[in-house]
Amino acid sequence: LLRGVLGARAAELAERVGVAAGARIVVATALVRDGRVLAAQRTRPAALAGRWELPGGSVETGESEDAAVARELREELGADVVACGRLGTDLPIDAGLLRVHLARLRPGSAEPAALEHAAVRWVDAAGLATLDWVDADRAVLPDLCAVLGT
Ligand code: 9L3
Ligand code: MG
Repeated sequence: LLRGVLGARAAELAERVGVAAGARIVVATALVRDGRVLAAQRTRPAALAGRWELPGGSVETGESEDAAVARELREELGADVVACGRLGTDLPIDAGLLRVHLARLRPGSAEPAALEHAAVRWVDAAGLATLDWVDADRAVLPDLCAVLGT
């Protein structure tokens, strides 16, 4: 009965409390400001170094995805952000599943800085196509383009 009531929520809840042997969830963040998104250039692993991503990382056991977004961007960019919803669908990656979240800077946040990346850059819709994105993130670019507008 419970399974029926919870439906698809069950997997998400199980994941959140760490009981499922499900795929590892990695959050990627589309941090948007004034029609631009923050792209970050990876330094590791060697296969991904130099390629651009939406910053983020693994969700910890018991941590919400929104909290993981805020923690990862504080660690990687020194920025204070608030997650504001999913963008696109789950994307399979070697490490598990990648989920893209939209986010905005909190008022008073420091400007995002490349603390763990080679560089960061604000790009508009037209600029998205000019970067060498990691494969996983490439799939969300059409949705991101629509959010940024022209
Ligand atoms: N990954 C792919 N696209 C992204 C992010 C944030 C992460 N936008 C992949 C790269 C790694 C794994 O997920 O294989 C974990 O990410 P991280 O902790 O190395 O950033
Ligand atoms: Mg990361």
